[in-house]
Amino acid sequence: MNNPAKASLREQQQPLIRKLADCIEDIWQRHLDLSPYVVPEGLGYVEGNLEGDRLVIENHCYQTPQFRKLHLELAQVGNSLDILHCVMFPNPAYALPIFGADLVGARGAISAAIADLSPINSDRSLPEKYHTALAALPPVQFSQPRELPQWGDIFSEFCLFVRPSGSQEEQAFLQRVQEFLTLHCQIARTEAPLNSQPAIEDVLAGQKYYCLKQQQNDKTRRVLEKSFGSEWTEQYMTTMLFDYSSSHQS
Ligand code: BLA
Repeated sequence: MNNPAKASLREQQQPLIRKLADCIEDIWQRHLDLSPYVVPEGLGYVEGNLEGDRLVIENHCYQTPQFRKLHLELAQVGNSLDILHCVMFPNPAYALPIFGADLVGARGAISAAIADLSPINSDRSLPEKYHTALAALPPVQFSQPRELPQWGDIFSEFCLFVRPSGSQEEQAFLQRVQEFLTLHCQIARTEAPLNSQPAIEDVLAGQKYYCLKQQQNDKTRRVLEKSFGSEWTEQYMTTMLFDYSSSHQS
């Protein structure tokens, strides 16, 4: 974990990305029982530059009893674009929402900051405990809210999607993500596993729907294709970024 690549990429990134990466790992370490997760061969650290700009990707993955995969990815395109991507995929025996976050920015500013606890049940609503906890958070206001794309029906009513303006809004975003993550870890730890196969199948179907929608994000696809080509990108988006399985052996 302590390789020089990790230190150097993170240190070069936009300050909000660096802070969020540290914050996510800190909360995971404090609240969850982490074990290593084996990243598919060759995908821990990846570099590509098909059309000029060099894209560097660094993946950090863990698993816990409640989460089949905790994924934090840092990426940098040339000297221009910095990216943080994070998804917490629950183990299908736990009917938990999917935490996801994406930060995209150039040296000076973040153009897209998104974070959500996305529901996975068939009526697209969050479990009561989550709804109550999220509704009780103090309201936050951002001067430049952004509109979700068409595939964004996977996100909850609590989804934050903004272009943060200035350090106060960046701090407010960071704090809200910290709140999402802390309450998610706290609730997840107390959750009992499902004991019926049909209920587990429903979770799998919800995770599959989430992943299929995320795979429709052309903005992510285009950035990856420019450096790695379309075949590699399709493979990466379906096995590393948004993988799902359709069946579960219990
Ligand atoms: C937007 N994602 C983007 C954008 C880029 C990327 C370049 C456009 C930024 C902008 O509109 O200002 C690129 N994101 C990447 C790349 C990776 C990545 C290359 O993660 C990985 C290597 N995306 C996610 C997750 C969420 C997400 C987990 O990976 C949400 C939980 C959301 N990203 C998301 C959304 C947009 C976005 C909703 C805006 C899409 C749009 O406006 O069309």
